[in-house]
Amino acid sequence: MLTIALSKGRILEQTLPLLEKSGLTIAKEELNSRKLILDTNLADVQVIIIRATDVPVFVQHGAADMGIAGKDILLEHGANNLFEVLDLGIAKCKLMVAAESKDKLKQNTLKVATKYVNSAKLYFQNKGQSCEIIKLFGAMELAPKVGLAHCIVDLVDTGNTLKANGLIALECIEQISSRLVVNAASFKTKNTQIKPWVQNIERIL
Ligand code: PRT
Ligand code: MG
Repeated sequence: MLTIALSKGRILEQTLPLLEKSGLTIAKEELNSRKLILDTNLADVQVIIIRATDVPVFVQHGAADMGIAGKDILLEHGANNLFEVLDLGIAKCKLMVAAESKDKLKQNTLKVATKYVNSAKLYFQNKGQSCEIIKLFGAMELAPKVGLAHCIVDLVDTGNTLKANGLIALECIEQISSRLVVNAASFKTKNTQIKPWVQNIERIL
């Protein structure tokens, strides 16, 4: 059995058409059910639906042979025991530093609100900017407004969310898209099953 880990939301929506083109389909009834393990049209392939942040965890431990996750999540999590084999070019956005104005970044110790703690820390460290990271799980845009932080590090797509909250995207940390990752052991032991599948997706892209 080959297990593929996917996350609900925009990545799943953009992945399904790709999987379908590669010959892997999941019935509507399965997708609309509350099941977390979904059967596919292929008897030896199952799909598990989990939180985006949990995808690398499942793949790293071999609980899933493959997974699809945003580069933002992979950078934050680290790449232990898994290989990034394909850039799927979907769910694109940028990991950015945003603040009310450029001046707000001029601080001895910059207070940064983000859920991307490791990526933010590394970015400011490399710039030689001392910072204090404030970990949030959502509504990062609120932090500068209420004086919790000088700036935020978050994903930006259209920029509408920042604009609606009086923030400006100032610095780009990383270009983000979704990647196909494979567990290191599965890559060897299930190579005959995984390789053609990866090549097929690559051809479609
Ligand atoms: O479970 P969890 O809450 O952690 O994940 P989620 O529910 O946010 O998942 P989902 O479906 O949103 O997908 C998350 C993944 O999609 C991320 O890991 C990225 O790889 C990718 N992605 C691409 C994005 C965006 N674009 C994006 N714009 N994820 C989130 N956003 C958010 C951003 O955080 C901000 O709040 O959209 C807002 C900004 O959008 P604009 O268009 O207003 O700039
Ligand atoms: Mg979201």
